[in-house]
Amino acid sequence: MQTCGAIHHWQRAAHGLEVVFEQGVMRLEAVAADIFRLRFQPQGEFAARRDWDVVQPQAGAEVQVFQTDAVLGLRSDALRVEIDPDSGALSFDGADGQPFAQDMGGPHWRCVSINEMPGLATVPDRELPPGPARIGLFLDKHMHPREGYFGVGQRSGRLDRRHQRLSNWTVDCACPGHAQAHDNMYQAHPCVMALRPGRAWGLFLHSTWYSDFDVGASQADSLRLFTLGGELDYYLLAGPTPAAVVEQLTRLTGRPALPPLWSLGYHQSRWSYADADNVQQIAAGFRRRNIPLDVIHLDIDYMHGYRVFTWDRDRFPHPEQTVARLRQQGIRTVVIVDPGVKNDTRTDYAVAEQGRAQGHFVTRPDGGLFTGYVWPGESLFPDFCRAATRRWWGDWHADLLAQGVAGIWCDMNEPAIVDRPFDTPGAREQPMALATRQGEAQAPALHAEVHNLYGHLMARATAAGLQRWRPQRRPWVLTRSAYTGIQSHAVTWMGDNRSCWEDLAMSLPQVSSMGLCGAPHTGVDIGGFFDDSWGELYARWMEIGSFYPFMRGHTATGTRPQEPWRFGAEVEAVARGAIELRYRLLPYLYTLAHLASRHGAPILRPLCYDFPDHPRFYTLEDQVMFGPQLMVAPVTAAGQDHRWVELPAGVWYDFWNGARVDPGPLMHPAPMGRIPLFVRGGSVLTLGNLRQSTTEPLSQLTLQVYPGIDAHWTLIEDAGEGWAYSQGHIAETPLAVSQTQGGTVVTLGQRRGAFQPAPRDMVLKLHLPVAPKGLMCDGRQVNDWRWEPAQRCLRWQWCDDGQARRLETV
Ligand code: MIG
Repeated sequence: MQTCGAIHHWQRAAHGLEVVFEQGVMRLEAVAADIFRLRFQPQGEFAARRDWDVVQPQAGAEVQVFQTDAVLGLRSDALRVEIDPDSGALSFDGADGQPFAQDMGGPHWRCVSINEMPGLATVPDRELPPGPARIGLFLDKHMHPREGYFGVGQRSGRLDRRHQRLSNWTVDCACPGHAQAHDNMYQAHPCVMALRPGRAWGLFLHSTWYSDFDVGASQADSLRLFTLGGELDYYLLAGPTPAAVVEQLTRLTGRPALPPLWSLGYHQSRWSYADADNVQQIAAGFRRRNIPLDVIHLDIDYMHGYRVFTWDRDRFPHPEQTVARLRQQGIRTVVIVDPGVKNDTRTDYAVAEQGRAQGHFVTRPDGGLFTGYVWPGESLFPDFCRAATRRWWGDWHADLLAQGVAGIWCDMNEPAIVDRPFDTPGAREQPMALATRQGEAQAPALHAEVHNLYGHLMARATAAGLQRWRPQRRPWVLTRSAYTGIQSHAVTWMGDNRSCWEDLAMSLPQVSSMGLCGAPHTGVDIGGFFDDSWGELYARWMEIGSFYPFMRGHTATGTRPQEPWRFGAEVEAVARGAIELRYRLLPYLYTLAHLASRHGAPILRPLCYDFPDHPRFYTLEDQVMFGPQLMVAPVTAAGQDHRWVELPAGVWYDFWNGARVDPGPLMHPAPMGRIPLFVRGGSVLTLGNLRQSTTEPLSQLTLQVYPGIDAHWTLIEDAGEGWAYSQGHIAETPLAVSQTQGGTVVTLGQRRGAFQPAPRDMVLKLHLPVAPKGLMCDGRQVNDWRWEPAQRCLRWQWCDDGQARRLETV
């Protein structure tokens, strides 16, 4: 192991310092007052910025350099770092002077071999390419005994990552199902959030190479960062709250794109709906049974021999008509696109021909075209590291858009490739060789460096294509593989889970962790992908599915159908109820999507996000928050009609009957169809009328007020599609609730912004322990309110004119 030794000399650099050690150079830069970047390179030759860098250029912050006998350091308004001159070890602290993210020594490095990296076990070349790929950098940060470690992306394990070694390397991990023992999966997110009472901080390891985090697994008090590539490069996020960490991470890597409203509705999928008639039957099934639906997904069999950007004309003779007919029923169509392009020489398959002629496909280290087997048979793979190739790929979506397709589902983009046709026994994974050259001729990169970006850049190319070819609408792209920053381009799902209770339970820490990594729009296949689902499992999965930011039912080929009516009338009623609840919650969910797009705020999140000062909640992963107002505690095991729930100190209400619920642990009823759902006191929950599709108007808005703690909320609305919202065509309605001696006061502020919602009825439901004597609106007595004892609420209805109002109970 080599170390940097002591400081030789240092100098000021833009927004920071450049420190020359006996061996190696360190750069410390305040990219913002609350985000410092550290780079260390043993030879002092730092890698140049690439156009696929997920970090947005930052302005840089004012900093002061300080030096004492003992330390050299850098200070901004929010963050301070000290460098130990003898070892290069850093220690950070905030305004409170409490150190965090302390190095246990300086950066160290050595030549590494591939066998040391568990996440690269499936890579066939057992040698790393020569050069920086073989230089592994290590850094140990002290793990505070009371700290929890969260995030690190899409994993099958526990919410708190302590005691794990976690590799960051994208693979198709279909096993089948997602056992907890799995390490890396389809996505790579080398970012971690640490949390202890009073301080959350984050770290984004800015490396697309293979990297891993050893979170106290080999040494109990050390968070060991490791990366290939010859350079250590990370961003330290100062927090101090979990919300601040996610805000800082998404300020760097991009905010979550605001999705079109329709995409927050229910999606139905399966591998595959056989043909146009079958798709129509599914749509009719939903409509006939009054089960809301916004989107149907077409899996790989819609294509002609799995050739991307084609249709099988026997199954779908008139795609435009099929899509248009669905659209008339308020249902959009999403189609799958894989990266593998059939290496078709016999027919005139333009995608392959053009791609070959224009040099868009990945080549082998020896110069020939790289081929591997996927659904279309022998296939070629676009090199998404090249700007021209991304554009070319994006442009191929133009016909699909012209046919009316609403969104694109990118699959198999880890990339997943095998060494022989799918129907031949004994197939083995055949990833691209690590020494494969990708990227622009003038700035090539090794596959070892950009492997983790393959799916990410495919999704980015797709979203950019949708934006170019349909500029008035928001692109909607779903991707399986991704790297940190994907939230600006695409929604993700967690891949091929299994119909079993374990995978249902796992979805909570999984989706929660994604939110902490800055990618809030995600969900898992409801009902489970592999194997046959069954009524009880499906019903329970649907119940929690209403709270996945991306809500889709999907299942594998050959499994029992998983539409809501496939398990009998009782389960159908539960599934309908769950989807209906989702649709009623849309005004709230859409506001959460806006907040995510502004600050990165996760939608579904672990309790530690909203209650960071209670270590008790760091490991509680079977209850989650859905935005700041709702807590949901799903049933994830067989035969339950009650479950333990733990409510943090404060005021809580049972969503279903409006009753106050005491904080602390409690055994709570959880009968089928009534997922334990709690509203935080001080909430104004906004519910819409029941709709079968988001294409139906929002004709009624219910404000459910839960007093107890004074609170503010702003309902955010816009056209639900397009970009006018970014030019001020938005409606923001401030809502506040407070307690006075006379009673509860609800204030509906003046609507702000140029978007004018269509006229609608407003319903006020004010949850109170007992009936008030009366209701005043803007100082005048209101007479037409009702007391609903079963709901413990006052109910009053009027028509929304966008005016400010002050309501008082007396
Ligand atoms: O080799 O397109 O994760 O959702 O249904 C399987 C078929 C390829 C994997 C995806 C899954 C999809 C399936 N795909």
